[in-house]
Amino acid sequence: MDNKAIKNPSVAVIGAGMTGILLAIKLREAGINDITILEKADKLGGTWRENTYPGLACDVPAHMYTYSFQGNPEWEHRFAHGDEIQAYFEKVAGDYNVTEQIRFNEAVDESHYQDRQWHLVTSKGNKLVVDFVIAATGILHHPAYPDIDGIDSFKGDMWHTARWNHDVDLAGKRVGIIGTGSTAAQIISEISDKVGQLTVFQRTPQWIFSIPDKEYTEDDKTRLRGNQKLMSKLSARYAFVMRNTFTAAVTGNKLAHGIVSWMTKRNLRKSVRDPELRAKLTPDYKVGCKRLIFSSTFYDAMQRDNVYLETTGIDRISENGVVVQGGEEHELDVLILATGFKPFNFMRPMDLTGRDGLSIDEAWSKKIQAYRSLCIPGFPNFFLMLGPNAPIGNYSVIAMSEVQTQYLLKLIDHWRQGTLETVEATEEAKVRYNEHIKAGMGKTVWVGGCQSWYLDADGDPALWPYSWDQWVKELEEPDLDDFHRRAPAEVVPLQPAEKAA
Ligand code: NA7
Repeated sequence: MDNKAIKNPSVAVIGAGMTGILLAIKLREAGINDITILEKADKLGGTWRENTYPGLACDVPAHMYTYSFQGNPEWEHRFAHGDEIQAYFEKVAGDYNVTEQIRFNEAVDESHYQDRQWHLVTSKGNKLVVDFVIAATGILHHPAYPDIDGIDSFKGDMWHTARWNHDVDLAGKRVGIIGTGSTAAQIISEISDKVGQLTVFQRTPQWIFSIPDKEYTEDDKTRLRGNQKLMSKLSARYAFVMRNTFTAAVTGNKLAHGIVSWMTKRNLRKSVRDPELRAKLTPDYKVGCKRLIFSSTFYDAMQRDNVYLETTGIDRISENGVVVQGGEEHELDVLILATGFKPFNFMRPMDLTGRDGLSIDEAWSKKIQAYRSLCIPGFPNFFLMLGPNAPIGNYSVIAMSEVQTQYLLKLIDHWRQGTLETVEATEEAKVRYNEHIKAGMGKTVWVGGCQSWYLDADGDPALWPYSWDQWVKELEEPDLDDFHRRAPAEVVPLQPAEKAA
């Protein structure tokens, strides 16, 4: 290959979380050094920086929740706690000299495509012109606040789980928590023996699968230190188990679903003695329809004398606490909103405009879709990491980002060599790809009639309905027929003044 003929792109990476760090490392390995990483906050880490609530842990085993090229012998727990994960990302970013490349406290406010380049404006007013933009902006980082009457009238302390208020000591307090998702389950397990009284406001019960956490001993760590091969083996073993149990169970493998279902239901039967409480905690939808919660401590916490499960719907929030339908008021000192996130915001509120003045809101006005969860027609040389329909149902997002990174590097390579003038998936390819996804969805458990953050505005699960292996295979090599070989001619949009004229 004639190296002189190869173009060297400038790349802006938005976000310095798990994916942004990975991209910086891999872009550089591919010989791309003109990289700007823009991070809105003052620290890297993404979701692990923002979430600091008590009990925070990853629901994917720690040794599988690592970059494939840098295992972590120091994991303290089978399910790594939030602070361990944050420390891991800080270490990797430091080891690979990524940290010093990050422009902190600088959000991307605008990103416009014109004349085959992206023009960015940041929150500091800085302007940047680059060949490629990669949004590594994460999935679960826009807190969803509940729309409940009177929410602003509460006189006590109130916060969303992703904005934990560490100044308030919960010891002995009357605490309420709205929501019973993975986040709430972790918090409830952690704080129930510290607070005075805990009232859990449950709208929908959740299925809970019991996997005990485990502390790794010094011996365990010593065995792994300096032995990447062994750590990779361990990671592969966890990945194998996950793929053939939980991932298989949710994507149509009846045997796997039967076994996981049976174990989950048995966990409830064996763990909760009081039939009335058990009935309240029993979901009426299939196991896995909502993201399965892994916890060996939640049911014990729910059976403590100072914990009360309220299943009557919330009517309003008063200045003293929460009033449920029928008028009963639960007086509270602290109200915790464990009400989840808005996963479909993706890179927004960034003002993103592609070719021909197409805004991302216009592109997604009918449905939020992408080609291979990564490319959006009309947005050349732009990649959205972990976009709609990535296989985020109970698998490691790190593995997903690695697969997508390899794939996009191959596309960038085609641009560098001139096979592609710009990297833009065609509309037809996107439509075909999404039909392929739709065709597989019927056999998954996500269409089992439950409400969850997996569903888009039409009620369609924005997940990958096939196996993990198939996802990896489909992203092995880009199919260039799905891309515009020659850059489509740009129609420069009319400026508002011209329109008026
Ligand atoms: P989730 O899984 O979206 O859970 C949100 C919870 O909040 C869920 O129990 C909701 O009930 C409840 N909720 C939301 N709005 C309301 C209102 N208005 N009233 C009552 N209850 C409400 O978010 P998490 O943070 O727990 O977990 C998100 C992911 O982060 C998790 O899956 C892991 O991947 C990490 P619903 O079930 O909708 O009736």
